[in-house]
Amino acid sequence: MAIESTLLIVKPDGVRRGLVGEVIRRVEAKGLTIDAMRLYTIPREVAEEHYGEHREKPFFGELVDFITGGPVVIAKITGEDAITCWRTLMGPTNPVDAPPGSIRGDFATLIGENIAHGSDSPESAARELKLFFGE
Ligand code: 3AN
Repeated sequence: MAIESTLLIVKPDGVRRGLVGEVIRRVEAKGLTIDAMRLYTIPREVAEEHYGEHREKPFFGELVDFITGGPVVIAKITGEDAITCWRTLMGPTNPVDAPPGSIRGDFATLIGENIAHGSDSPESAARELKLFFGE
């Protein structure tokens, strides 16, 4: 157990569908703290760096097109085991496998449009927070 910070993104599908409030409500209800938050249209270079681990995957181009295709909400959220807490609130990457009660389980069916992003490890959180918030 440790106090951690992580990156939250409400992806363009979540913003388009008016789910920002619903996502943030769940984060706050869980007890995580919002340290920074803003609406942002991700530049292509930032998206390519963010998703660098997927560069060789067949869906990379589609993924970058999607995440840069409309405004997102980015936030730095902090709390006890925040990285795991936030990923548990989102549910598994594929919404088909995500249980009801999780964000992806309640609001999504497509892996390419799964509403939200969260860093998957302390190393990713540090890298992604630096990329999006410069800290
Ligand atoms: P997560 O966002 O849960 O950390 P990653 O890092 O494995 O998941 O994948 C990053 C993003 O890439 C996912 N959120 C999803 O939108 C997209 N993605 C992952 N796998 C696929 C796939 N097989 N087809 C299309 N998009 C995918």
